[in-house]
Amino acid sequence: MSVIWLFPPGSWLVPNLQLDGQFGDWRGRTSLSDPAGDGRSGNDFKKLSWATNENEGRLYFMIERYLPEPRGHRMECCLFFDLNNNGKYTDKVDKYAQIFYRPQGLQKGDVTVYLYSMEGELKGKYGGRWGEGTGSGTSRVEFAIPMEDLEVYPAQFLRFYLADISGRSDRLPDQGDIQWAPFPVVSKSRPTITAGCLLWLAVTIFLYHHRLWILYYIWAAVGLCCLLVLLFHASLVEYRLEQYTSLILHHTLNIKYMGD
Ligand SMILES: [Ca+2]
Ligand SMILES: [Ca+2]
Ligand SMILES: [Ca+2]
Repeated sequence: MSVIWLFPPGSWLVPNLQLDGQFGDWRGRTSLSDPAGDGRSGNDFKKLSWATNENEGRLYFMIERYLPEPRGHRMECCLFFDLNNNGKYTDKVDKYAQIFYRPQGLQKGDVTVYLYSMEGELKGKYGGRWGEGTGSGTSRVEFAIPMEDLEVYPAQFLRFYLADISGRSDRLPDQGDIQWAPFPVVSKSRPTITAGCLLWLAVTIFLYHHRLWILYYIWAAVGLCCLLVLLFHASLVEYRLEQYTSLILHHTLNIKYMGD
């Protein structure tokens, strides 16, 4: 089972995600569900959601489990990342996160996340009162992992799946993994871009009107390039262009190498 999510979440209708142990901010996000009864108590997954925030290089996740008995039961699971998107989780660049949830508090439960490389090197530790407490449902936790610690760049394809820490119980998805190209949209100041465009247009018209041709052509060409850079910088277009260029280069060099 593989889900491809290409569209950035930059809609102004969607509120930013906050790590606060409250889950209204996860409504309507991309997610994958899992059946009940296929995991040991406390670690029977129900749902996994994933998303990014605008202007923020972190990957957000929400795990929901089927309510255990007793409610205070801990959850210990692993999120595995295939970061070079080759379907194998054993490469040097691949990583995994261990998630520990202790819902003993009345209001909120403690969540601790350790990020490791496949060689067992600790890459980061994150924690907070990011889970539901025994006062409410004790089924949901949220957390975020910096893209910098994962060593991924925006719009890079990666794969992941969630598994019980024992490796013998529940898994989400049951088979295969989830594919994602996370892209935390960078929002730019629209007034600045508009002012820049207007200024450029005014000067272009002025030069044209006064028949200062050399200046006109230079100004028009250079200005247009600057505006395009301003518009497309840190946008999905730029990242995709970068990806396809490197892919084409990679293939061209490969063909050349094979021809030798
Ligand atoms: Ca939240
Ligand atoms: Ca399950
Ligand atoms: Ca891999």
